[in-house]
Amino acid sequence: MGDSRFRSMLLLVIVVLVPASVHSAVRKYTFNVVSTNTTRLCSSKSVVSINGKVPGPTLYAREGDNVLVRVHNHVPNNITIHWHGVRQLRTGWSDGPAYVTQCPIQSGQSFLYNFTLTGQRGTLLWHAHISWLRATVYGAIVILPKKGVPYPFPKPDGEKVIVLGEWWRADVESVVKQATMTGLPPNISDSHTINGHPGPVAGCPSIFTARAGYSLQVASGKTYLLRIVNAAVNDELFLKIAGHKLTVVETDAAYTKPFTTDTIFLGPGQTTNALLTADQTAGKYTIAVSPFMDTVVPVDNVTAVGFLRYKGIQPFSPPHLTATPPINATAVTAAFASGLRSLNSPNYPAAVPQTVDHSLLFAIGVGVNPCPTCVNGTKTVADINNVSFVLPTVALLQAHYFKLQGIFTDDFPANPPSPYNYTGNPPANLQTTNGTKVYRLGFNETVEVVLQGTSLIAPESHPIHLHGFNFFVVGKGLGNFDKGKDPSSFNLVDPVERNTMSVPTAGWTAIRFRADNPGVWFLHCHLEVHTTWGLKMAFVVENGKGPNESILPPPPDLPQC
Ligand SMILES: *[C@@H]1O[C@H](CO)[C@@H](O)[C@H](O)[C@H]1NC(C)=O
Ligand SMILES: *[C@@H]1O[C@H](CO)[C@@H](O)[C@H](O)[C@H]1NC(C)=O
Ligand SMILES: *[C@@H]1O[C@H](CO)[C@@H](O)[C@H](O)[C@H]1NC(C)=O
Ligand SMILES: *[C@@H]1O[C@H](CO)[C@@H](O)[C@H](O)[C@H]1NC(C)=O
Ligand SMILES: *[C@@H]1O[C@H](CO)[C@@H](O)[C@H](O)[C@H]1NC(C)=O
Ligand SMILES: *[C@@H]1O[C@H](CO)[C@@H](O)[C@H](O)[C@H]1NC(C)=O
Ligand SMILES: *[C@@H]1O[C@H](CO)[C@@H](O)[C@H](O)[C@H]1NC(C)=O
Ligand SMILES: *[C@@H]1O[C@H](CO)[C@@H](O)[C@H](O)[C@H]1NC(C)=O
Ligand SMILES: *[C@@H]1O[C@H](CO)[C@@H](O)[C@H](O)[C@H]1NC(C)=O
Ligand SMILES: *[C@@H]1O[C@H](CO)[C@@H](O)[C@H](O)[C@H]1NC(C)=O
Ligand SMILES: *[C@@H]1O[C@H](CO)[C@@H](O)[C@H](O)[C@H]1NC(C)=O
Ligand SMILES: *[C@@H]1O[C@H](CO)[C@@H](O)[C@H](O)[C@H]1NC(C)=O
Ligand SMILES: [Cu+2]
Repeated sequence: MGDSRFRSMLLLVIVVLVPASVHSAVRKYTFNVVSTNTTRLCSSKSVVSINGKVPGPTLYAREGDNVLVRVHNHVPNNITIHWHGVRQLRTGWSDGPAYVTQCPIQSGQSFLYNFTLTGQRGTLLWHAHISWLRATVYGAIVILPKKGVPYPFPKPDGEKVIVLGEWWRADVESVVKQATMTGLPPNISDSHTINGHPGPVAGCPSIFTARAGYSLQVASGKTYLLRIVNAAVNDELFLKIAGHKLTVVETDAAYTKPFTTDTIFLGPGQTTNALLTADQTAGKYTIAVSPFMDTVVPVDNVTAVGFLRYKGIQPFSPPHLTATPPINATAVTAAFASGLRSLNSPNYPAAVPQTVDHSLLFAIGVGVNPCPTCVNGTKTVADINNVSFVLPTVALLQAHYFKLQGIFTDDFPANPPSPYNYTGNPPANLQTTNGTKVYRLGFNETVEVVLQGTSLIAPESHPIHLHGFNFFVVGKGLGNFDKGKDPSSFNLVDPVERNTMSVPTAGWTAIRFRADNPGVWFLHCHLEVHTTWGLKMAFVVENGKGPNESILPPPPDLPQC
């Protein structure tokens, strides 16, 4: 987008439809879902993309704007798009997870996503939310402050969007299909990417040319706001820039206290804005994107490489290198998480729920179930409180709104059904149950969820994402959560506000949120492999009083199953 036709259309909309007193605009985008050749990604295969680009278009809007994205599906695959982190107040129909808030947009169909950006500013991402199509269907969302409202940090001289991805040489849909058939873990990816550019992958043209690698141009002495998105499918990532420090000022479209670090850590689905000042000797500096994995699970360990280039330097200057953190650098991830605090200023207060109506303990992990047709007679599964979630064939939100019976049950367990030493020796029985179970919340009730990692098969870090809300990360720790002791150290003043948070390996994280958004809201691991295996559930939030506290009626073009 961003062409002149769009700009004049936008101007028309602002001038004609919106009174001058209302400082919000309508932002219109068209997403054509098409099949695209990926020569730039070193593969002759075609992939599903938006408008022929990977990453797809960046959405630009201001806080308060109404965003309209018309999605036309021109490929044989079913598709949906999720606006990851957008609150979707009363507009759950536009949230996007397939069979949760909508049926897929089928081949030849189109759907208008219609939502307003309320109370959020910063960077988010959008991505496909069906099967593994988000491997190539993703992009950034830039939410600028309202017109005339400054950033709560010095105005940067420039802004750059940096979207990290994960790339398979093979067709990702055949990768997930093979895993589902065999019951074995899916093949790992072949590289990580920076704005679509891979690292040094065998068989790819050298990345050490301006054409093939990602390049971030800066001018000496200037400060830039980097809008960094982790759009990877299964990998938590570190980002480092040789010789430069980064100052985090925002996470998941909520401002933070400035936090200066040499390493950014992002789970898939997480986003962050960080300031970078080009204050080193003019030159070329490596940008390195490498994975984090502190347990025995196999992971793509190919580092994606790009360059920060000062203006005016020789094109073939040798780069300053940076050492990537060790792949198992748990301490780096813990220090990064501990460094983040909500800004909590008078203009941007942290509305942390001080009391809790629903206190939930969710044990999250993997398991093994019988599967007569699978390679070993078993299949790997994943679960929350021993429930491997099964997606229905009708969207949960439709079932809820139209009171359709038999689609889901509302008995999702508030606690693990049989408590055990979650991070100790795993129980002998690795089986789970399954079902389409939801947990019901009244409008405006407050919720605390302690996400407890387990050591079933192997303990692992899980980036957990909640749709429809931001939550406050009030506490975290290693081992088992201690209900008697741990809450006394909770931060209820300025905890970081996010929509996705990594639960440490063999540890726990406590989050709080207020259920002030009616609808059906997905909670799941943002490692797509774990979501596929069943590490997911949904909250149903009832309507409150009157239309302002009730979900809007479904749009007329809502896809049907
Ligand atoms: C895309 O790749 C296929 C081979 O995989 C080739 O036949 C086709 O011509 C390519 N299309 C474009 C537009 O490059
Ligand atoms: C978008 O949804 C709002 C309700 O939230 C509605 O008033 C408006 O007409 C919709 N816009 C379009 C273009 O359908
Ligand atoms: C997964 O990897 C195995 C082993 O390298 C390979 O034989 C298989 O073809 C791969 N599967 C897909 C779908 O690419
Ligand atoms: C990366 O992983 C592969 C196996 O997947 C292994 O052979 C290789 O040694 C690893 N490389 C590094 C740098 O850890
Ligand atoms: C990380 O892995 C290396 C190599 O396997 C090992 O020597 C080191 O102890 C590990 N570090 C941590 C913190 O687990
Ligand atoms: C499944 O079978 C394969 C090959 O027979 C074997 O290597 C693997 O360890 C088995 N995995 C499990 C989880 O039993
Ligand atoms: C749980 O297991 C861990 C690791 O084996 C052990 O250190 C801890 O004492 C156990 N906790 C309880 C309550 O048994
Ligand atoms: C989970 O459910 C299965 C099937 O009912 C049961 O066999 C297993 O013991 C349960 N595991 C846990 C940890 O509750
Ligand atoms: C759910 O569990 C039942 C009973 O064990 C089993 O028959 C069914 O295949 C499972 N469904 C899925 C989708 O795993
Ligand atoms: C939600 O509850 C809080 C705390 O009781 C209250 O201040 C707020 O007004 C309520 N919001 C709505 C929309 O009812
Ligand atoms: C609903 O919200 C609008 C806009 O905030 C307000 O003008 C209106 O009075 C509210 N209506 C009710 C019934 O609360
Ligand atoms: C697309 O979705 C529809 C509705 O759920 C389903 O019936 C159909 O099988 C799906 N098609 C594909 C190609 O997955
Ligand atoms: Cu996970």
